[in-house]
Amino acid sequence: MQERIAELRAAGEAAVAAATTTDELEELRVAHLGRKAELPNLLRDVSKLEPAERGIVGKAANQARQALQAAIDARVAELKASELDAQLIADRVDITLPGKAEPVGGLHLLTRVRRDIEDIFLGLGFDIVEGPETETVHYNFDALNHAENHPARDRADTFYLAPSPHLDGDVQRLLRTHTSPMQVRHMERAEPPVAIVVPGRVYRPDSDATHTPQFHQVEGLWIDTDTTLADLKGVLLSFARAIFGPDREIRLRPHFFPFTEPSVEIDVSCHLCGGTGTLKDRSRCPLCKGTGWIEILGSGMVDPNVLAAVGRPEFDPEKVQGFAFGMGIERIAMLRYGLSDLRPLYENDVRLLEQYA
Ligand code: 2U9
Repeated sequence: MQERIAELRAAGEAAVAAATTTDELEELRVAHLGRKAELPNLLRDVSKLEPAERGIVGKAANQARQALQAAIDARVAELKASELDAQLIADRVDITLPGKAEPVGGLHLLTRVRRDIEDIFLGLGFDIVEGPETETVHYNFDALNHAENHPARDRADTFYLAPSPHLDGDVQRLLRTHTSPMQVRHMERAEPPVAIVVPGRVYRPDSDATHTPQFHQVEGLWIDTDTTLADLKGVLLSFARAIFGPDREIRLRPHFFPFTEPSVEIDVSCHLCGGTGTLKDRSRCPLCKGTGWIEILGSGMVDPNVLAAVGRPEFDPEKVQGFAFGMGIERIAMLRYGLSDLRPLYENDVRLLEQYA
């Protein structure tokens, strides 16, 4: 009898050691310790044995049962831990992966065009700087070589602000009419060479299909000892091709701006008709109105008076020179997306934005 008990115990322990899952162990528990199993039945029948044997056999069978139960419990605990580890590894989520959700919303057309313009000039080596939207007459006009009687200074052409004694006494402030003041502020603190673009909101009391009282500009300034009109042309040709297509050409037309001399307006060859002025069906190109050219921005060599007004030897117009340019972001967006009216850009109708997503 004792031999059989030892056999059952050994077989049970071997099976438990070989088990690889908790389900398997449960089956083993039923098979070796369950109601129909041999060992518990042996224990039940101990009373039928000779009194002399009862104690010995009972003790051995009980020990075998307890040992087997303990072996199962230990193995279950062991397997549960490794099964949990395996489950955790299988369920692992890489939280650095992008979400699966459809993107919601998008960037406004003007934001997209501004960022595209910024990226192009960053690629050409320019830095981006931004400045205040309220300015003084000094930075907005005087330092930029605007004559005392320049029409932009008129009360009807600029939003002047009520003087604020808390801010700066009786200094006349205004909503900047261009981002140019920031180029002056930058030259007051930087060392040449300077190559910057200045994006931002500007304000002029105009209102029609192609003008809103608030609009956006990007202006640029490159000052060094030897920057010439040829650099101006190369930079702006690269810009025109990057924003309107690699086949574009540009042309320079003489113009006048207070802060540049000589000044030029830059036209780009029309991207709708390829510069021919005529569409495939021989009709007149509606974008360039049959001329083959579209005006995109103004520019010129920075007037020596503007450099002198900075008042620093580092920007002495005898030592440094360079070019500046300015463009309206709305105008670039209208040309690029074929818009005939820019006011919808400010009406927040998502249908307009979704059209160009
Ligand atoms: C400094 C020196 C020179 C900036 C310039 C233009 C020409 C220009 C217009 C384009 C359309 C304004 O938005 S718009 O109406 N701008 O034509 N802007 S040169 O010249 C500067 C600026 C700062 C110190």
